[in-house]
Amino acid sequence: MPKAENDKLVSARRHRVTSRWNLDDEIVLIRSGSVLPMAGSDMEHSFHPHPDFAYLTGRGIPDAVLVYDAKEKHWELFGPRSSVDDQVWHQPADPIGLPLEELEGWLKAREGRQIIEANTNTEVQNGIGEERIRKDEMELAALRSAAATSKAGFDWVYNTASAGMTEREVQVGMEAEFFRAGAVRTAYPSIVASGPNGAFLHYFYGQDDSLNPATRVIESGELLLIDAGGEFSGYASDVTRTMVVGAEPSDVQTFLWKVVLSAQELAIDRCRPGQEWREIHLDSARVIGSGLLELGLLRGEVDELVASGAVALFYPHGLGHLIGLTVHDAGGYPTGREPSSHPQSRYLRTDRPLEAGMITSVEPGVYFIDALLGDPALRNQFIDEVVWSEVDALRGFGGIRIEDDVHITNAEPEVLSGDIAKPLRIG
Ligand SMILES: [Mn+2]
Repeated sequence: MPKAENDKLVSARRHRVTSRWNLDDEIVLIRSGSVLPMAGSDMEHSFHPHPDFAYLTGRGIPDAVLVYDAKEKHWELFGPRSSVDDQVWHQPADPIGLPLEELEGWLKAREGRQIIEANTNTEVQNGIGEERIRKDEMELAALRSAAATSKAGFDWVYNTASAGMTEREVQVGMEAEFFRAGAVRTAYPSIVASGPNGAFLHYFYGQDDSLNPATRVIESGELLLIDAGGEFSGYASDVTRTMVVGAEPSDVQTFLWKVVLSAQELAIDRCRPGQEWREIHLDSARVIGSGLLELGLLRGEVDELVASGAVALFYPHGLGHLIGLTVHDAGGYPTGREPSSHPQSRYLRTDRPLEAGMITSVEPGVYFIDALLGDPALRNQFIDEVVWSEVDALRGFGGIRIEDDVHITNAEPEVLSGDIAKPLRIG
């Protein structure tokens, strides 16, 4: 998109945000944030701008400040200027806005007015957050580009991954393709989990020991769950595929994979304005629960199994979350709604009616999580509803999750990651 068009869209965002703020003559400061030093060294963590700053400027420069004068209805951007000494070591940040040194004088000229730090003021933050929920054309373009980088990585996996490779080898090859396709970084730590590791919802390399990370060789006939995506212009993509590597899928693998896929397809079809996300989530749990009943792992009636939390033993997370400048984006629970303590919904990251312009992940799953299935209290609690002998035979199976990023529109849902194939078997 040409720069003038982008500037217009950013200025429209600012306008919409200020009309949500109930301000009179306050000064609002929206900071990009600072580079964080690594403890005990002179190195620094890679910089991620505060998403509210990124949203209202389209820029990712540390130590910059966007200010708003509510009385004059005027925005001003202040950015750092690099000294000669700085430039001996580092290339200078793009010199945006007015020099940061002028901020103090700018504020002095407005002395006596109330100053609001946006990141500590709930109302001001909510005003920005409510706008970030619906994406404009510039954001949609970035989200589509992010999904395209993910496709390059997943295609590499489909063509290259095989039994005998380590999870780490698959991760490295896949991420290289994300970057080659234009991703600035991964949107979050890539999950490449084989066999039993797929049952850890957020398994990633180095969690066990960042100095001596373990990796696992993928064995023939095992499930490989990959949850990964590229980031483009600050916007995330978040994609999961699960496949059997190097052998014909077993009957149970095939059955459960199809149950998860059908839960996902039904949910995507309901991604339309006005639909309550919580209801779609609970219906996806009913599809998973029906599959577990059919397989003989549960007994009873599906609605009761969802209500009791028996299905949540195998599907403990929410159906999805909003996506944007962060992978788990702004717009979780609106005022008046609280996260539920119900076992099937306690990890639901958002609870609101869908609206055109939202991007949500749709990611049902089914898992054999050893910590839950081996817990004596849970085994006793669900003694009548879970057929433990059958379930125990599947301990170590891992997990199946299938995830796409869906753009809610006034017509059919647009699946941003829809070009990424869903093979049941690779290698
Ligand atoms: Mn996700």
